[in-house]
Amino acid sequence: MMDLKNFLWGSATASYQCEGAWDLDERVESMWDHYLHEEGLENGDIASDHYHHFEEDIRMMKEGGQRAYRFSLSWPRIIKNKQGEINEKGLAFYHKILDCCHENGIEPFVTIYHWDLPQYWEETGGWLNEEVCTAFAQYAKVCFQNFHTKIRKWVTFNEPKWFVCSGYLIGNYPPCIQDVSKTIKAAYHVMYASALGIKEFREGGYEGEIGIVHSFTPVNGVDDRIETKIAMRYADNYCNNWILDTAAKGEIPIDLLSELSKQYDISYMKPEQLKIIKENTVDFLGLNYYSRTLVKPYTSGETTFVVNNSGKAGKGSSKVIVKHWFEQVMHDPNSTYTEWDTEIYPKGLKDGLLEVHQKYGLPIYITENGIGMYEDVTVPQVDDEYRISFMRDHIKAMFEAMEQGANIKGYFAWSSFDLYSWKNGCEKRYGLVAVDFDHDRIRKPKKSYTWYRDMINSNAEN
Ligand code: BGP
Repeated sequence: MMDLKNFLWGSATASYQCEGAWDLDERVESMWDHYLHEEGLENGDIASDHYHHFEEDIRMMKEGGQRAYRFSLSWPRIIKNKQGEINEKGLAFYHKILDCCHENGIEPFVTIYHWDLPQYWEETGGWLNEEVCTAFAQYAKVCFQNFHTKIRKWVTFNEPKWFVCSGYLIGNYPPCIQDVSKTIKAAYHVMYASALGIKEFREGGYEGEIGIVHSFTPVNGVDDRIETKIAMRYADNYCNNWILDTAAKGEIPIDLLSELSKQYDISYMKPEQLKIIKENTVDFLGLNYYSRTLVKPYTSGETTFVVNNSGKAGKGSSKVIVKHWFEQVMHDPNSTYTEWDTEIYPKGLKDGLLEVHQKYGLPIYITENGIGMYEDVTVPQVDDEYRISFMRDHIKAMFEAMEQGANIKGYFAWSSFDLYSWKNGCEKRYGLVAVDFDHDRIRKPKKSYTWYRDMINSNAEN
C-alpha cells in the first residue's frame, strides 16, 4: 500500500500567465510584455488578475482539498534593473501570497524563473549573454534571503527545453531566433545558471530542497529496428537528457557533447563552469507531463519545427524533424488527440516515471499535468468530464509507477484556474476553476475541481 500521508496534492500557475498587474507597483517590463506589445498579440497584461484575486484563489485551493500551490516569482517584479536594485513592493506582494498560503495550510512550491526574463537583460543578449547567468544567481539569492523562512520547496527553472527551443530554435517565443548554435549556447547558459542558483542556495545554508522542472516527454519508437533505437537516443538527448542528466548528475550527455563539438564552437563551456555544474546537482526532479514523443529514423528534409500547441496552426500540422537525427511521428492512428493536437497518452507517464526513477533515483514531483480545451465559461458550471477522465487516467498511471518503486512525492494539476496560455491566449483553458475573462474575472469551480477534492480526500483516508 502506498503511503500518501505527506503527498503534495496541488495545482500550479506561473507569474506571467496569471498575475496581470504588469506595470503596477514598479514592476518593470519582461521580455514577454515587450514582445507581445510590439507584435500586437494577446498578452498577459491582466491575465487572471491573480495580483488582486490571490486570496480568493488560495482559499479555493484549500476548499478544494489541495495541500500545495506551485507558482513562480517574477524577476521583473522583484529586481528593477541591471544594477540589481530591489523592488520592495514586489517582495511585499510575494510575502502576502506566501502568508496567505500558510494561513490556509497550503505548502508553497516556488519556481524562481518561469520564462519572464526582464527586458533589460534581454536587451543585453538574454540567455546568449553569460552575464545573465550571474544575474540569475543574484536574483535567486535575493529570493532565498527574503523568503527562506516561508518556502521549503524551490525550483530554479521551469522547462529549459521548452523556452530555449521555442525561443532560439523554433523561433515562436521571444526572442524569436532560429539558430542551432545559439540554441546550444542558450541551453548551456540556462543549465549553468541553474547550477549557480543551487550553489547560492547551498552556500546560504537554507532549509529545504531545490530542484528543476522539466517538460518531460518519454521517447517511443515506431518499431524495434536498430535505426529506430538510434533515432530514439538522439530524440531523448534532444528532448530530455540535456536537462535531466545535467541537472541530476551534473553531466551533459557525452555522446551529445561530442556530436555538437564536431559541428559547433562550444569553447564557451569553460572547465570552471562545468565544475560548478558537476558540484551543484538538484535534490529532486519536477516533471511536467503532457504527452510522449513518438519517433522514427531520419529520412530526408531540413530541420523543421512546427509546433501546433504553441501557435495557432491547424490540428495535425505539428511536425518536428532534426536533420540526420530523428523525425517525430505526430499521428498514431490508434491514439486520441485533444483539439489542440496533443496526444492523450497516460501510459507514457507511468513508463516515463519508472525510467526517470531508474536513471536518477531522485524524488520526483509531477509539477504539471493537465488538458487544454476550448470552454464556454458563461454556464453555471463547466462540465469538464474530459478533464476528470484525463486526470483520473494520469493519476492512476502515477500510482502504478509508485507501486513499482518510483519515489513520487507530489502531483500538481495544471492549472489552478484558467490563465493566459502563452501564444494561445486565454482561450486554451486548463483550469480547475473557470475564470471569465470578459466579466470581472469571476471565478467558478469546474466539475473537475470537485472531483479532484474528492479524489484527494478519499486517498487521504486510505
Ligand atoms: C508548460 C508550461 C506552462 C503551460 C503549459 C501548457 O510547458 O510550463 O507555462 O503553459 O505548458 O502549455 P500551453 O499553455 O502552451 O498549452
